[in-house]
Amino acid sequence: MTARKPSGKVLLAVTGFSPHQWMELLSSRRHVVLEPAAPDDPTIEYAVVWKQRPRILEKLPNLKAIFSVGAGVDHLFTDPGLPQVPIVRVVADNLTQYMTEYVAWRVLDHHRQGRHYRAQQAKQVWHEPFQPPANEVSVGIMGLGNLGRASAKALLSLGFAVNGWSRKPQQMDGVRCFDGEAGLTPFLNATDILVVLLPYTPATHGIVDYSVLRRLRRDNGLGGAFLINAGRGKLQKEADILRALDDGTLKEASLDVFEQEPLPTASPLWGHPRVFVTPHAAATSDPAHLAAPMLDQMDACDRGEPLRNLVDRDAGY
Ligand code: NDP
Ligand code: OXD
Repeated sequence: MTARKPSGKVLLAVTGFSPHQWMELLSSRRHVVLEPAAPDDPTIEYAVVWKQRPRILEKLPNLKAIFSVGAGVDHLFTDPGLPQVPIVRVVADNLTQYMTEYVAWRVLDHHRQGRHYRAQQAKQVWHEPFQPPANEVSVGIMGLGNLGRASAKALLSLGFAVNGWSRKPQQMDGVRCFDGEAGLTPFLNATDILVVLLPYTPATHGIVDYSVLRRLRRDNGLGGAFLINAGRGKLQKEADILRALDDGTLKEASLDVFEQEPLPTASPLWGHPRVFVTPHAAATSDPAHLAAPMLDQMDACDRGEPLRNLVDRDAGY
């Protein structure tokens, strides 16, 4: 016997990818309305969104909560008609695992000189360059939240020295923690490989600029400083990254996110020999892992229980 679906419907409003799998999974337990149908339906109580078209959510008179299908919620705040209801973001083992893999992969590739060896192989060169051990290399993670902490844990287990930078003071075993404006310079000065896992907010707009890159430690066994950004593209100033690569401030960069996505074909980042590009693929939201916990939260909300993984609207993340 199939269970009766609750009366509160779900609006599914996503752009940029097919809603098909989300539709199928959410529909298994709730009535789902695929946007743009029924824009002012009073029976819609929840919205599941990714880069929704502006002003569609404000038309829903009985909306109880908005669920972002991603961990980042900057896509929501561009909507001038964003209703004053709780916003839930993704915090999930599966997504965290993907991001941890991406960070470990990029850190290890820079640390173990992957670019250098690929170039040598192309020329059939047999030469072993100096390799510092991980404990002499310091990775600094900007954003010591859910993804930053998991990445820090993985890097610690590989033997790296790890620094973390956050908005409020944080603590984590084995990690040198810095916070706020005052902590930024000492954090950067003690960092060889910078990993950016910040959310995009008005306070973090363009934060990865030349002045930040300039403060990284270059006098190290790796022969320079490295940047890995898997947070958001608008955290970085791409012209500054190119300048830093070209004048030696940065040795290499791995970029998963870009000021404009998809990265325009004319961008010099595509062909830069010391830039590694991935197409915003560090940690993809997998509906097969995320839909059921989302539906569980809707059921909990119906029972009057508190929602988890809520966004702080004032902080913007
Ligand atoms: P969290 O909210 O758990 O952590 C955010 C961290 O950033 C916190 O440590 C927070 O500080 C810090 N922070 C926020 N604002 C500032 C600031 N102004 N100055 C200093 N530190 C700041 O987020 P997650 O770890 O879950 O996700 C981080 C980001 O990763 C997402 O917002 C998203 O943009 C990106 N992402 C990218 C993906 C990809 O595929 N490329 C996939 C998933 C997420 P505090 O601890 O003090 O609150
Ligand atoms: C996210 C993303 O924020 O996929 O989850 O970028």
